Amino acid sequence: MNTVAIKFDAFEDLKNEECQERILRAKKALGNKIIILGHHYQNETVYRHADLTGDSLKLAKYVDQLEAKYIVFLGVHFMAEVANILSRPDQITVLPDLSAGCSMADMANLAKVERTYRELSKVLDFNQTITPITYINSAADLKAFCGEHGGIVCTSTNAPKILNWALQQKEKVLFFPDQHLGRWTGYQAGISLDEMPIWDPDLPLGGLDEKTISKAKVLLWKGHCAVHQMFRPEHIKIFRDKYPDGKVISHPESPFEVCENSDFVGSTEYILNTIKEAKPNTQWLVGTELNLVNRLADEMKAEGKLVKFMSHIVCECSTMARIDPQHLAWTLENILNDKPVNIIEVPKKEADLARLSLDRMLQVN
Ligand code: CIZ
Ligand code: SF4
Repeated sequence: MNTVAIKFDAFEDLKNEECQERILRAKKALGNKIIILGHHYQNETVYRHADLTGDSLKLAKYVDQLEAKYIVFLGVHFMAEVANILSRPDQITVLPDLSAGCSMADMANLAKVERTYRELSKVLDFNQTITPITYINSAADLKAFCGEHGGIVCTSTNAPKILNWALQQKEKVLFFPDQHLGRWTGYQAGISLDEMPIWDPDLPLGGLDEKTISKAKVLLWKGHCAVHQMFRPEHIKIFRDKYPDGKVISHPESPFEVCENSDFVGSTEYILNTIKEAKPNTQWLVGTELNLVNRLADEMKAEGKLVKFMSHIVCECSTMARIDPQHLAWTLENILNDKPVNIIEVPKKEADLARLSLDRMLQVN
């Protein structure tokens, strides 16, 4: 047995096929010491090894039932943080590549959120007036901020329920980091667009005047997902011209005009369930990450369902794609040697506060 962890260099140039064999071998040897969780946006080459798959909400809900000592997360950093926060102290969460982040999550950070708190406090009593909601696509310290300020976490699956809860607590919501999910959810709840101004965290008072802030119901953080931002109403038009009976289904991280022009809007779980339950021989245009759409298109062929990706450009989530067979094989072999690498551990104080906002979410849902 090695006394130090094996370096990634030893895996970097391995062919995918060899990694697949080594992953299977390591998984078998580890047995129920590990459990592998996989997000829907993961590439097929690693997704096939997941014991449990889902969107971030479904995966988060699995965590407190897991017995395994090691939780290996095929997803991005914030998801592994959530698994660590919700798991037992004796469990170890591992992310095969630490550079698997989320560019949308990075559009908000604690310094900017605290500055926002100070700016808003110049014109209103933040704690009396505003419920902060952070999309689960955010760092643990932002979930801790929400925990500390009566706020809550949401996912794209439960956003409508969470917004409703938040507006029952206080008159306004600060929604970060995704303006599109916030806007679409608010709009569906009957809030008008002019009551949902964009908050630019880099400008004094978010770039707004006092009157706009006082009228606002939802302040939408100026953030977005670069992958979903690529979808355009023109893509929908081309599809509808070609398939007049076809249906369009989009993720709420897509721009407002895309959601407005879609037949259905919802999270990855919702997209998968809707198309799987649809009648055979139907046609679908899907606005979400490419790996999910490709996998679904393959699965649905047998039922004669045509599943097309919304853009002509390859919109793969490049950070999700960092988790490849090489990193997974490397991670598992190090666990096998009792030398786990890439451990995700949220500091205790931050984890306790973040857990408050996650627990509030899990209670509402
Ligand atoms: O919540 C998630 O897992 C994400 C990032 C997207 C979705 O809708 O499932
Ligand atoms: Fe983040 Fe967008 Fe990738 Fe989802 S698809 S993980 S929001 S960058």
